[in-house]
Amino acid sequence: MTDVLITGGRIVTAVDDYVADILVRNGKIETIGRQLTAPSAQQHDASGLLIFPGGVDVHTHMEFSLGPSETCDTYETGTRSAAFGGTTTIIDFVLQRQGQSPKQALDDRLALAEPQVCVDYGFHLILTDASIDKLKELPDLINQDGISSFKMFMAYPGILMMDDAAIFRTMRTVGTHGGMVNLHAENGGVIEVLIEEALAQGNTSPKYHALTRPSIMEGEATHRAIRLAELAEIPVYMVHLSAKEALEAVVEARDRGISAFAETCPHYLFLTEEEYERPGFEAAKYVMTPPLRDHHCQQVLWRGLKFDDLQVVSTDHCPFCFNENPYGLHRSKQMGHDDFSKIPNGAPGVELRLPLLFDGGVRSGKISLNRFVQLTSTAPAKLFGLFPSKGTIAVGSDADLVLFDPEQQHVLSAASHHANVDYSLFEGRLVTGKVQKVFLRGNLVVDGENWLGQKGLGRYQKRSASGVF
Ligand code: DUC
Ligand code: ZN
Ligand code: ZN
Repeated sequence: MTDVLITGGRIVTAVDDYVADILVRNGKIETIGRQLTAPSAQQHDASGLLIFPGGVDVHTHMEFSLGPSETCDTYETGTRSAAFGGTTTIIDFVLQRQGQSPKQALDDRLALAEPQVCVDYGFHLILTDASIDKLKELPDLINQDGISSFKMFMAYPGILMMDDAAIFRTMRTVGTHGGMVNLHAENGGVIEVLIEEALAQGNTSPKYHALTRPSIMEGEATHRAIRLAELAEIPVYMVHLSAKEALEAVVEARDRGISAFAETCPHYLFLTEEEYERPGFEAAKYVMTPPLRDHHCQQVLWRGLKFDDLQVVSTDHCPFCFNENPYGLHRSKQMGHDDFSKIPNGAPGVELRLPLLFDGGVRSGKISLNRFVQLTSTAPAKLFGLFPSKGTIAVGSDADLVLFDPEQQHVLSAASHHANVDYSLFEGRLVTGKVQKVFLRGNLVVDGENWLGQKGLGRYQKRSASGVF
């Protein structure tokens, strides 16, 4: 493998900020220093550019079935899109169906993903069946297969939802073996009643998705999830946190010294419930779960990011097309044209996390540049057992590097993104700061608009303990 020498860039990690050269050998960072020379190496001048550790997005759904619907990015298209956005590692999901062996579910997903992935990857395992024989498999999954985080749903009764007893039983098992649990926290039973009521009154349009998933029911479930984890003595990670009531529950627990962690997503930071007032069926593009919240929640989330009440920004990339063609009704928002409860829940964004957060977070003065790296790379790598191979720029780490132009402006659009989806939540938004080059373990995979990577280049990451931070 060719050596790589990157000269004169401004290296930014979660704690450092300095100008230096980076020599990469065998896919790892060999030397960081001044005026390095390596005549036989591939040379890259990074003067005027920022160099970040490759982004780590711990919440994506490629080729994911959610009830009758399926996301429209394959592992190939979704991870290529991730790379163009400066993300070099994703943690995607394996779904264990009722009655299915978790290990079998993992093996099936690995077989599907491995030939396709363009960036490094790991999996969280979604459990829907916590019967004793299934839970017996978890220690080996944690210790041998590198699956150290398990997601459970407190919503979607009859499809994904686990009751408190099943959640608690799973927590007990995972906790004794160095794992963490990730919770989708919404009170699924109550939400079902609200949906029934709305439909009975003839309220079928997309905005009722938001009106039937109130933020206090996210707060209630978040509080319950943390209390269960506290009793089970296991670290807990709240996925896609959107509501101030949910953040209050996390803060209250963290203040008491409980290992409670949480992520939020760019759509909650940059969009509000006003999107649901769009005419016709347009609002369906913004049907994700939890739904977009109000301006006050948004301010509270930004404050949480700044003061470490929230530790991670992930995308929850869960793309469904707006139109039925060309990928079919089951991959399209049109499934719920006449009934909001049938609109597939999810939105795209794996490519936009770094540009959005840099522009709207760093440039606007809401978070520092170091904090930006912490939120998008270092903290997720540490929390999910990928550090120090991933998440930093240091001698011995994987040479996953993003060369970023902090001054280049570009307009976000479905016409220019690389995901397999026909709309963007941020269509027409002008942002400053653009990914220029991306290296995955020393391989130049993105060079401007050119894709130089290849499917199958991504490597499965067996992760060490999660929730140790
Ligand atoms: N939760 C997720 O994490 N992703 C998609 C839909 C959902 O409800
Ligand atoms: Zn969820
Ligand atoms: Zn998700």
